[in-house]
Amino acid sequence: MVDDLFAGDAPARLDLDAGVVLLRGFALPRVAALLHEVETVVAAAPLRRMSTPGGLAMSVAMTNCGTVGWVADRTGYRYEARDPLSGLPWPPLPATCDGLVRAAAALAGSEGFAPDVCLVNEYLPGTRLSLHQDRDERDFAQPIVSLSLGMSASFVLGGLSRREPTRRLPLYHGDVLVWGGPARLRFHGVLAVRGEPHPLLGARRLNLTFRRAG
Ligand code: MD3
Ligand code: FE
Repeated sequence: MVDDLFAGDAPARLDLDAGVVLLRGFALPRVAALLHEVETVVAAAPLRRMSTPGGLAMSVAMTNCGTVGWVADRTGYRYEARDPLSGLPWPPLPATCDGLVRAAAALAGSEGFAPDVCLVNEYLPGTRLSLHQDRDERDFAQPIVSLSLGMSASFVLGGLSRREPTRRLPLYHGDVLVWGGPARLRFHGVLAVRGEPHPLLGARRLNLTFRRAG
């Protein structure tokens, strides 16, 4: 599988596993517009390290755009209509992001996917995301679409239970993945980011996950 990912003539669409579609470099033609949109979001709703219910600051800095946003604090994990930092609604889901994600979902077979939230994750060197499931959304029949920008990362894909073996998958600048159907509730995480700074983003990685929360 890893050989396929490095093949120079890899197909635009790679079916990695049941419900997992990789669109390698799919976002590359729109990177400038996407980065501009993320900048606008971050200016209105700054990246921040949220606290887990256990009271530890998460390694990843996060913010959101859309009609709701994912929040973590001492009381748990949930979607909220307003940014707890400002008390204001989250900034809207930007147009280029929205169009790209709908196109990616349709290519992957999830025609009609309409995200209502984008969770923005910022990784600096050393930042990691431990193994977890995404289960705060209402309808697990809706896919999650992820878009990676900047430094590459080693994504960890597990099974439907925490005990199942995991495998690693490199994610690169411009990659878009659609996680649907049987993949939607798989455990996953990201190893500590390391390596070369990215020419455009410097020593950081941004990951956008588009979801239908409500
Ligand atoms: C597989 N983000 O925000 S993106 C997250 O790179 C999250 O920031 C990672 O996990 C990141 O919750 C991974 C790829 C991803 C996103 C959601 C999934 C893979 C997934 C949901 C189900 C299965
Ligand atoms: Fe996740």
